[in-house]
Amino acid sequence: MTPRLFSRPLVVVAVTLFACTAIFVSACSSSGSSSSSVKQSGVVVSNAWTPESATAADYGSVYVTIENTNAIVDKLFSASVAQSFAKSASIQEGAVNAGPGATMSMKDVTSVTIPANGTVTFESGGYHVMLAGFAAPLKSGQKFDLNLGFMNAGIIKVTVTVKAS
Ligand SMILES: [Cu+2]
Repeated sequence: MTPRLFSRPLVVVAVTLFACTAIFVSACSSSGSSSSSVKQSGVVVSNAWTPESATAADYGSVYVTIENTNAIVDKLFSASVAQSFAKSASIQEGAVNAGPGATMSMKDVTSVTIPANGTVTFESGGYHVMLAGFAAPLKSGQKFDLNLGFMNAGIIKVTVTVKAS
């Protein structure tokens, strides 16, 4: 499977790259205390959180831990939030580019494989759910619903907590 690198216009990708670099930096200092978890069809989603928005930020990354307790592989292939909350949600993967400066980039991915009896942790610089077009800046302590669509486990609704960065 070959992820499509640029499924959106280049100008949008460029803005996303810039915004996410800033978000990665701010997210690094946050501690990841655990919160509620949801288990459905053997898949456990826990510790869903996102950093508080900088004042004019229009993009944000959601991090989450996904555990597959089943003996067969599962795949996360979709993410969505209420349209009244943010205009779009997509699954992306970040990477540190080699060379001087250690810049970061990211790309949309079509799915994330959750291994049988395995865990995948979305974290700063790696997999994340990219939200764009917030109706209002995110404030620490705020919560919102995120729907994650899995090949086998179906759609799992989790509560995301906004944390101070
Ligand atoms: Cu991103």
